Amino acid sequence: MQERSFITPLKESIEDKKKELTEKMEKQMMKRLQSSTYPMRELLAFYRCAMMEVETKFRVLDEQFSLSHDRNPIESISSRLKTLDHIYEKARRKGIPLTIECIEKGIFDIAGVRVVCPFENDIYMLRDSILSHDDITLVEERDYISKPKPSGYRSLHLIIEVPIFLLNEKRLMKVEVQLRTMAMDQWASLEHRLMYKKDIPEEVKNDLRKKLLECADLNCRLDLIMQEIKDTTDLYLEDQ
Ligand code: 0O2
Repeated sequence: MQERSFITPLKESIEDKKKELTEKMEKQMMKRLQSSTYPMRELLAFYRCAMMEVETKFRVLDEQFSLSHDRNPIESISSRLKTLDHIYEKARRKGIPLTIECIEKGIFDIAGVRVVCPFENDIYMLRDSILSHDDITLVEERDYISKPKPSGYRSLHLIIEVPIFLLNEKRLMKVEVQLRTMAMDQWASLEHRLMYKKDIPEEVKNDLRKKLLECADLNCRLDLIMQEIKDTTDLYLEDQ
């Protein structure tokens, strides 16, 4: 009994020291990465180029489809580059060492392109089309439309590898593509806003979470019915 009360505080102080040392080392590595900013800035510039390539591919598909089908399968396209703080935070969360090589190998969503479509079928048509490009490799696919997240979140996520052509080299970069309908997009923006508000009391948040789940179900039905209306209208248009 006496021994336990003596050892426990000792163990705790060793654990505390270990934590303190790890945090100190991480801070030093972050400082080193930030002070030698050129490699990191260069990497971010490569991701920016990759995002441009992917955005252009989707814009070309939209343009061509609108010519042949007289409507646009893309409502909007937006891109975002993860901030350095978010990159470091994710690396720490996933236990990825804070080096350029490990960050590039371990974090797939530094560059993100979001494509918003009017109808659910547009999402899968665009997915098939972009994956048929011979310079694109699919690294990972997460279909949160057929299998929504417990929060109610729905979107199709693709991690693709795209080449960028630099002065003297070709580099393969990973880009996360999120494809969603307008209803899914509105839901995700609202949920993101509410869930990141720190000053909302927990019981209010729980109530909002329930309401968001209801909205996610309604959206799912809305997307289905809108698709049905469009498909039936198309049948009649084809007959004319
Ligand atoms: P931001 O601001 O968009 O960058 P992983 O560690 O890779 O296994 P991760 O990164 O969470 O897990 O991958 P996942 O689940 O495919 O989600 C990646 C992105 O999808 C998130 O990026 C969000 O943009 C979006 N997302 C996923 N789940 C939800 C959700 O429940 N609600 C909302 N609103 N968006 C979601 P970031 O990095 O979180 O944010």
